[in-house]
Amino acid sequence: MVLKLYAGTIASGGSGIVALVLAEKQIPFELVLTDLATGEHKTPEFLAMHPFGQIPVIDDDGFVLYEGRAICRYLAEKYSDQGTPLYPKGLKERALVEQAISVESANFWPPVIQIAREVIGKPMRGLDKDQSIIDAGIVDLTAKLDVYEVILGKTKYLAGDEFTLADLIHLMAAHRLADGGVDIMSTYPGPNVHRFPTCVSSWWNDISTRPAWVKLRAEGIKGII
Ligand SMILES: N[C@@H](CCC(=O)N[C@@H](CS)C(=O)NCC(=O)O)C(=O)O
Repeated sequence: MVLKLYAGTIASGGSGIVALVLAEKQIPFELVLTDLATGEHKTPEFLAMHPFGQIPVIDDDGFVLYEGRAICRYLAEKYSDQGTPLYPKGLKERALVEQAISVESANFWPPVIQIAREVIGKPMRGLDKDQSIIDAGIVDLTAKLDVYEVILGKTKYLAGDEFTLADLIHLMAAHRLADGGVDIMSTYPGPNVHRFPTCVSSWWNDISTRPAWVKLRAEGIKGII
């Protein structure tokens, strides 16, 4: 049975990065759009798959898994021998990927989602943005990028010199900030995070222009990217 990806019609959650892992790994899948506006994600059937009633969820031939980062790890590991290598096999190399994924989750994601909720989520629901929340998020994210700048001064990617799942996961929502008028990811002046203004060979430019990602965004899977 083809793998099913449950994603939302009005919000992405981690569905975009799951779709990207599926693309990088050349895994066929069926997209099942879940209508968050009508509460389809809170029905008993959906809650049986995901007790918090959120997207994304996958159903891999009866094996149900939720939480975007966990799904990405599972797919990268299960399909380690096909498509783009994303998750190294060596213990130490893998530990470095896990370190960078934890850093993303604890340091990068909170300000990104704080800003995204204001500039994308609220307008989508017809609510007014709170500029003070946006400004605080930008200050926080900039401070985190200052540390990324140090990390990326030593290695080309976050977990070494190869692109891994740790880099890919950073595409979750951060690319939407510019859509909401907060262009911080592409204007941050550090030469490693972003070689402004030439934008050549920077980490952010590198990961956000991966062909599989550009294609997914261009195809504009509704609600996902
Ligand atoms: N930590 C979860 C977060 C999932 C999440 O927050 N999904 C949102 C979509 S942006 C959702 O389903 N929201 C509906 C709700 O929480 O009721 C993950 O990474 O998968």
